[in-house]
Amino acid sequence: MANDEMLALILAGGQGTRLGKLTKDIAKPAVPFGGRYRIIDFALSNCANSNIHNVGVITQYQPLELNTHIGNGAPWGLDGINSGVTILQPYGSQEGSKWFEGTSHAIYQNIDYIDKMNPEYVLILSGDHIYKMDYEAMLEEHKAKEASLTVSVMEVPIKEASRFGIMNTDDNGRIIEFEEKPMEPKSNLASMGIYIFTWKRLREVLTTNRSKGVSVEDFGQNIIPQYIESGENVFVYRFKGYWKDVGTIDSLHEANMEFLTPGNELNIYDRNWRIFSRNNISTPHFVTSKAHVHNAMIGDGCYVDGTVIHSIISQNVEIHEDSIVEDSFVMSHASIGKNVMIKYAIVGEGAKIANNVSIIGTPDEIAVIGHGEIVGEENDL
Ligand code: ADQ
Ligand code: ADP
Repeated sequence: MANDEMLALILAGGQGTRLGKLTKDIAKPAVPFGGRYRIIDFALSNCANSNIHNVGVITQYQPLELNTHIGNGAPWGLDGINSGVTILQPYGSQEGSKWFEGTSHAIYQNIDYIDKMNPEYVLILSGDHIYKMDYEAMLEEHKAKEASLTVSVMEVPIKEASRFGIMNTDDNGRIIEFEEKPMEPKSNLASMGIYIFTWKRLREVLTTNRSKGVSVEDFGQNIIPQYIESGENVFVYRFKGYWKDVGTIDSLHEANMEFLTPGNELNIYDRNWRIFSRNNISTPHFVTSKAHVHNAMIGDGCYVDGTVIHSIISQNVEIHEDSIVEDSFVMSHASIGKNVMIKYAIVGEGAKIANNVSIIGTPDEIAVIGHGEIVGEENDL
C-alpha cells in the first residue's frame, strides 16, 4: 500500500565542495558509488521500500546528470498512477530569482509544490547518505509520540561529533537541547539530517518566520532550536545500522571499501530491501587470461587485462596489461593504459590514464582523478 500521508523531499542541492573535482560538473547526489549506483539511489530506494510513492528532489547545483539519472523514477517504481518523482529547481519568485539558501529555505521555496501534494507529514532527506532505513517505522513513532518533529539520530564517535547536530534528550526521547555542529559537543547523539515534520505546523512556522523577518535558512541552525525553545514535541528516532554521509573524498573512499567487504553491515544482497538504480545495459565484463582479480567488484562491460586487488571497478572500464589497481574505486568509462599503478585512489568517470603513469595515494590521503581528466601524455593513451 502506498503511503499517501507522507511526502518525501530529498535535498539534493548542495554544491559538495568537499568532494572537489568529483562535483565540478555533477551534483553530489549524482556522484557514482559502489560500482553501479549513484549516491541518491539509497534515499530513493529507501523511499520505494518504505512505500513512500511521492518524492520531490530539490536541486540547484549542476542538476543535469541528476535529472537524467532520475528521469521519470521508473527504476524505483516511482512512475505509477498515484506516485511520482518531481525534480524541483530554483525558479524566479517574487523575491527575485534566488538560489535556495539553507535546507529549510529550500523547503520554504517549494511550499506551492508541497501544498499541491497535500501531505500530512513531510520526510526530509539528504541526497548524499549511504544507508538503508525504513521510514515507515520512523513515521509510526512520530505518530505514537504525537510529535511535531522527529529527528533520526545515532551515536557517533565523540571526536567526530562536532561535524553534526548534537543533542540531549530526556528519558522519553524528547530533545531538550540541540546544538548544530558545536565546537565542544556535550554528547555523541548526532542528528542524521533526516526529519519527519507534521506539515501543517512546519508550514506555519516557515511562513510566520518569513513574515516577521526571522531566518528560515537552515533546519539545524534555525528551525530545530526554534522548535525546542517554543516547546514543540520534538523527539528522536534511534537508528541502528550502517549510515554514512559521503560528503568528503575520504568518506566516499571509505564507504566504497566498506561496501566491498564481505558481510558488511550495509548488506546490499538483502532481497527484502533492494537498492535500485538506472540500468544502462552493457555486455558482461571480460577478464583475459593474463588478468588477476582478487577481492574485487567488476562491473558490466569492463575489460580487464591487468591486476585488480581489493577495488571496485564500475561499468565499462578498461584496465590494460601490466597495470595494477589496488584499494581503489574506479568510476565508469575510465580507461587505464598499460603498466599503470593505481593505489588508494578514486578515478572519476571517463578519466583516461596513459601508459606508465602512477597514481598513488595513502589511507590518509586518497588520490583523486576528476571526471574526464587525462593523466599522462596524450600519445601514450
Ligand atoms: P550538513 O550535512 O552539513 O548537516 P547541509 O550541508 O546544510 O547539512 O545540507 C544537508 C543536505 O541538504 C545536503 O545533502 C546538501 O547537499 C543539501 N542541501 C543543502 N542546502 C540545500 C539547498 N539549498 N537546496 C537543496 N539541497 C540542499 C546536516 C544537519 C546536521 C546533521 C547532518 C548529518 O544540519 O544537524 O548532523 O546533516 O549529516
Ligand atoms: P560542502 O559542505 O561539501 O561544500 P554541501 O553540499 O553540504 O557541500 O553544500 C554546502 C552549502 O553550499 C549548502 O548549504 C548549499 O546550500 C550551498 N550551495 C551549494 N550550491 C550552491 C549554489 N549554486 N548557490 C548557492 N549556494 C549553494
